[in-house]
Amino acid sequence: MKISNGARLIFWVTAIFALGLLVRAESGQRRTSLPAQKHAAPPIRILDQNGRQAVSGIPSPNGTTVDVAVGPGGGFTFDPDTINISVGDTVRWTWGSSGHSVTSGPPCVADSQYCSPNDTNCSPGSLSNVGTVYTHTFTNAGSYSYHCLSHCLLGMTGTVIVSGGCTPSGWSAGTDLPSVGARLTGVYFQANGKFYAMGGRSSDSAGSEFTHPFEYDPGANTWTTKSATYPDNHVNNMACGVLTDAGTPYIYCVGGSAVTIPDIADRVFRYDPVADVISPVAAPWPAVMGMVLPGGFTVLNNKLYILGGFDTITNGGQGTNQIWEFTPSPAAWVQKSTVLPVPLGYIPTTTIGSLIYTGGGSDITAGALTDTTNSFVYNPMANTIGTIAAIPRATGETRALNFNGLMLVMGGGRTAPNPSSEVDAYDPVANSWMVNSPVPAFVNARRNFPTDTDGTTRIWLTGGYDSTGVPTASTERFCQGGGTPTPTPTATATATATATATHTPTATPTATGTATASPTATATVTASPTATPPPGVRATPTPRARPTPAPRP
Ligand SMILES: [Cu+2]
Repeated sequence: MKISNGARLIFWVTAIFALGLLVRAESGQRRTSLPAQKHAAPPIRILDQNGRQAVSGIPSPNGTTVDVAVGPGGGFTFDPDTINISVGDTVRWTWGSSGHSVTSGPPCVADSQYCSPNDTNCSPGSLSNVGTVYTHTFTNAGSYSYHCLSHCLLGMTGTVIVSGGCTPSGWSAGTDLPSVGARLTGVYFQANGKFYAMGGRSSDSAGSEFTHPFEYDPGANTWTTKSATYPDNHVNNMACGVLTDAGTPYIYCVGGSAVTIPDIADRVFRYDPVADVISPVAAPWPAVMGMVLPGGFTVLNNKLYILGGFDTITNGGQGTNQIWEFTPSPAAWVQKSTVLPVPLGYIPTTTIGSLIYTGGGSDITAGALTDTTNSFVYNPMANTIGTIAAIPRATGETRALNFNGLMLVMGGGRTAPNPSSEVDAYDPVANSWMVNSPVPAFVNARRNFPTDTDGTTRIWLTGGYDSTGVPTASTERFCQGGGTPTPTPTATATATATATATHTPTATPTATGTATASPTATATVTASPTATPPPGVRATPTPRARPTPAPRP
């Protein structure tokens, strides 16, 4: 068959035109909430992972672009102010009025993770005018808050909730910590997507304190011992959290004990994981007085809160009930006028919305630690504290984490049958607890271990005292909504040997390897709670069981 050159040309022109229509339809489908006025006839613009015009013209395989309007109608809002995307997706902010910025970080605190117009000089930052388009691609799961630097005090804030991007689904073993260890503090550092285990020790013998931070890379599943050196050996049981000072986020750490030295440190230091530098902070924690270990701790609006603590001296060792607030710039402490309803140490504590929640904690009497079910909600703005539904089991010497708006209390405890691997989930809207749901129990029970989460998708934990009371190096990691680990192809070889009259056996083994690794990220994000604590079911403090011998904090 012979086709003329003219016919060929007509065919190709038609094909290219049809392709153009398809691309247009596809991109139009994804651009749902864009202001219509400026995009009456939008040019086809394919962006790369950095939000720039792709040179090749080939779009990334899974990168969807989601639109947010900045100050639409001249109002001080981002619309929508909360968006849910998947890892690898791009957010495109379009200015509907002038004099606004997109600046990452809690309200009025630029943390330099991303910012308009081009992700540089986020602090102090700059304002842009109507028509500006800024894009940013999110490559790690997490909850990313941002604000307009000019109107942050007027509530011009937003959140990008990023889910997915991990495998395998559920709990799985990670690479061991470089040493067995206990009493380290876990911190997820969102700016570089890594998990840090700060301080701690390899045994309960003198001189076993760690001298450098451990860094876990979730993507590579590897640990690195960093070069920076702690300022002293009082690095057990520190209270740590990420705070931003002058546009740079750091891991701040407060207090801590050493194995054989009776005094407790009041010093504060901060670690810059990107520069790998530890530096002193000239604002010692006033509550220490040489003997108080920090209790529960959590970060809210760029402030570190410490609830309760462990006075290792008075009456042979007792819990404390004070609540303290640390501000990084300028570095300063304030004691809140509210106290805990009961003195407690090692309290699982986390922030959800604008409230601080606790579940469990250690009663400390004459130096003996006993797990409890005390559960509280603290409102730092109103400076009020109340009880919430009590955690369904007694625990202490562990952490609580905010995972998609739920408080997860991670295993822990020393009063039999503890330590535990149970994960209790508190729903602040319903004021009720779920056991091992939606996050199931992890594998190896433990207490005094570092743990943290990215807030939406992944949880890490490592080390701690295992069920025999010995420091372990085992690491466990949780991934929500990931694919199956190693898709084992179920070779359904249907060798149908049809015996025909002819001599040729037609054995066609059709090995259908059904490797269905479908990473469908379905992170259900619960609404952040309102500022009013739910009507509290009064928590009955657990009666103390057999007191265990005085521990070495
Ligand atoms: Cu603004």
